[in-house]
Amino acid sequence: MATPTELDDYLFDLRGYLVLEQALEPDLVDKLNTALDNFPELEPQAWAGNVHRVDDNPGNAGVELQNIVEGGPEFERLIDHPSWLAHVRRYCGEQDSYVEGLFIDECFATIRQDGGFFPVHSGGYRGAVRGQYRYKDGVFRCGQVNILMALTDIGPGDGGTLVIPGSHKSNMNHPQFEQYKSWDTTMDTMPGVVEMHLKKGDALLFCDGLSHGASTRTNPGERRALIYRYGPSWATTRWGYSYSDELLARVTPQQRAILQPVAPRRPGPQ
Ligand SMILES: O=C(O)CCC(=O)C(=O)O
Repeated sequence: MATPTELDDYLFDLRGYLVLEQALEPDLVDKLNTALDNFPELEPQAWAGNVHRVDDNPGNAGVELQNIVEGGPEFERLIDHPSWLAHVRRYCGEQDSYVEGLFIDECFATIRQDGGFFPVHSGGYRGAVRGQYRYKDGVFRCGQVNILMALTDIGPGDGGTLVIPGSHKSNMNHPQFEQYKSWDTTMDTMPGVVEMHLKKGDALLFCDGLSHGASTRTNPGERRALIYRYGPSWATTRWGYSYSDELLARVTPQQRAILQPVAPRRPGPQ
């Protein structure tokens, strides 16, 4: 299992993100791509089992398959993947507290074609506790840490994630935030942004409190990524998705503890 180094901690604190190079094994990338190739074609708002297609701002962000962890065994391997498990435990897993543990509160596939983009959102300034960055008394207490896995190479023109390094701790609003936050515009020319270029199999780890979005895809073809959002054990899903009993029964105890850290307690024998 990869463990966070002193340099990881330093760069995560400084910039709000880390690039985990070749986090996914090549055979796993192939399996994930094949699973997406073979995934039933869904109309917006349609379900395939417990996976739901809901496109953010239809037409702009591309196809989004929510609850993708229910899409097959390849997606289950990502729950506690050794390339980032120790990192997310450290950064948002309430380590050394009475509620230590993780929860995945959103996981989805995002498939974006020519013209797709995502406007800026988040940031330290007046940020929600849910996505907050916090380091105090020698421990991290972030509200949410995202793992964005590249299933295709993401280079210039491919619609890479845009971040404003350090904005997770910003005390001031970006003077042009309001202008760039709407779906009527892109954040391609927003001052201060850095585009994340990833190789297929790399993962971008970032605190959700970092100002971020994605540039406009101008190349043909598609950008494929998976986003798993980790938070503390007591968190709850943002959109109300729940993990099926079948999935919870099938996964390992460690994976189950991440999908359902607190099992429902009802009257009767415990
Ligand atoms: O699609 C991207 O690259 C950005 C993803 C994003 O905005 C998010 O995770 O909230």
